[in-house]
Amino acid sequence: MFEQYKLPYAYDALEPYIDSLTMETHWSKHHATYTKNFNDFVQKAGLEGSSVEEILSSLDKVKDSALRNALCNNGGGYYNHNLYFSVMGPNGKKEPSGKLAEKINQTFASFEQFKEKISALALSQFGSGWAWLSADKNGDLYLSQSSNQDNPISLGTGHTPIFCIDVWEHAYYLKFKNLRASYVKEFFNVVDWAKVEEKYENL
Ligand code: MN3
Repeated sequence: MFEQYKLPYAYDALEPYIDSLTMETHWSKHHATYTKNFNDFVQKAGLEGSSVEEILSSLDKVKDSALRNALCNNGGGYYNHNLYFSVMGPNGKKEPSGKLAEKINQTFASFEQFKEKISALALSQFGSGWAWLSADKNGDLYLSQSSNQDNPISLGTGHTPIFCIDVWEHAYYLKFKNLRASYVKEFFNVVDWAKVEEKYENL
C-alpha cells in the first residue's frame, strides 16, 4: 500500500501565502484521490511490492495502454504531491546552504537566478503541470517542466526530482484566481530549503 505523505503542519500554517482552504482541498481531496486510485491501479496491474519510482520508470512494460496511462497519471499525482507537500512548511529555511547552495550557484549563477529560471518554467507551462529541480547521481542539477502528472521519472530522464512547483489551477485558483505568477512568487515564502537539501544529500 502506498501511503499519502502526512502533512507535518496544519492546513492554515502557510497563511497568508497559501490559504487554508486550498491546502485542505489539495491534500485531503486531490492528493488523497491520486493515492487511492494509484493503489487500485497498482493492484490491477499486479505491481504490488514495486516502488513508485520503479513503476514510473518502467511504464513501457505495461502493455494495456489504458492501465499504463492510469498508472502514469495517478502514480505521478501520488509521487509529485508527496514531494510538493514535503518541501513546504511554516518557518522553513529561506535559502539553501552547503552542498546544494554551492551547486545552485555553480549551475545557475545565483539562488536568485535559479528562482527566476524555475519560475519562468512554471509560468510558461501551458495548462496543468509542474516545474522541476532534479539531480542526477553525480549531483548535477537540471530544470524542467512537465504536463499533467508527468515528472522527470516517468519521462525517462533518469534524474531524481528534489523540488517542484505545482501549477495546476487547483494549487492556486481559490486565492490567486488566474494569477499564476502571484502564486509562484508567494510559493517561495513557504518552501523549507532544509527539506530540499535533505533530498539532495540523500540522492
Ligand atoms: Mn496538485
